[in-house]
Amino acid sequence: MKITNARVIVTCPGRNFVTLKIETDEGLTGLGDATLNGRELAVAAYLSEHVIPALIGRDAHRIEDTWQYFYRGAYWRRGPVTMCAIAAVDTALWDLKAKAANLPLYQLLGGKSRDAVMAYGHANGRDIDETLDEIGRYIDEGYKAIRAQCGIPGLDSTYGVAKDKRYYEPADATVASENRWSTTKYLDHVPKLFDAIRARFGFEPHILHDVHHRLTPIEAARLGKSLEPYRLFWMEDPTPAENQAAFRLIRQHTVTPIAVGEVFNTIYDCQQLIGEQLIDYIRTTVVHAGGITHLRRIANFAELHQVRTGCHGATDLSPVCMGAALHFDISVHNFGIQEYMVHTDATNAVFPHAYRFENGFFDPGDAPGHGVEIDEALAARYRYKPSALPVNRLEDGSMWDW
Ligand code: EZ4
Ligand code: CO
Repeated sequence: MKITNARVIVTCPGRNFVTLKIETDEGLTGLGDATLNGRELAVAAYLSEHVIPALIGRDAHRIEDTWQYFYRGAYWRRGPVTMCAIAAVDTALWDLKAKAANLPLYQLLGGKSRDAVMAYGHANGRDIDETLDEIGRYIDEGYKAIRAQCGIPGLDSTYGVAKDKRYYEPADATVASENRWSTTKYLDHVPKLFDAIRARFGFEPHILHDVHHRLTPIEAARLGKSLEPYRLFWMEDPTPAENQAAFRLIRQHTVTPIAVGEVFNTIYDCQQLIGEQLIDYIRTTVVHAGGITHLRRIANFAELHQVRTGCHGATDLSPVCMGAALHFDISVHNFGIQEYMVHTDATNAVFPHAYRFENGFFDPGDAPGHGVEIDEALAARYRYKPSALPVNRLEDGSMWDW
């Protein structure tokens, strides 16, 4: 099966998505997500200028060789732009191979390891009461796991707390907007939120929380310790992870489980975190971490160290990534949970898909491939809109981790 053509499709049905479509001499097409929130056109150019010319004429079945060709062949290894581009190619090739076999992708990945894929939704509110009401709505809808974030008294805005509840999108301006942050106010308020959650909903629902890299290691250790009575499913990104050894300190102090890795793009970003069992869940996902091929490598390594997967699944991942992730999730032995933020109706119309969500669980569906297609005529109606993620400053004006 020879690759005859490949194209990059940029669309904005409410938010930007970059998609790679590969065509073959057998008439089959494959799709890969290449969306890098806030830096979309860098990946689009990387694909069109540097990847597509080398793809034409290649054997679409040689997935591993193609992965290595673009990883090693670039000379400049790793990095989010490169790894998103490689992910798009890899996802499209797995889609093609599964379509050629007339099988759903999970069958090529070893078949199902579980019946369905548990996902968590995002509950957020301006204050504790509003967040509790949102959690109640998710529980009523059948969710078994919910991430809870809430506004912090004295801070004007809090990352992860949406104006538009269900379609929360942090990338909101052409030039990045700026938020203010106070660790003191945050650490004071957050335990009250989880105390209220357990008082109202008990201990059955899995409750998660995202710290968005805002704390120092010792502050993160304190937060983890103060949240222990509320038995979180996980505490996400408690401190920036460029310094992987920083997690030793957090680990020494708390048994609150830790999830890290939505911004990672290779196995080397989590080599020490996983190797030393400094985390419990690895959050790398298909689009940002080199596709199905590389994500499996990470999951297999994590399995050796009793670390489970918890793929990033915010709305900036297109349904193409979500579809591919669900086939990965249902097949990989050490799956933990899948993040899920609902896409808008406009996005779902551009990307018709076989996956279904019901009662807290996903089913990837049984369509051949990853089961996600693109309506190109509809996609062409939505023009790209520059949107940057916000930056964050402390109250004295100094830059702080987002
Ligand atoms: O900040 O998807 O766990 N989820 C998150 C998300 C990310 C955005 C970045 O593009 O942290 O809200
Ligand atoms: Co996160």
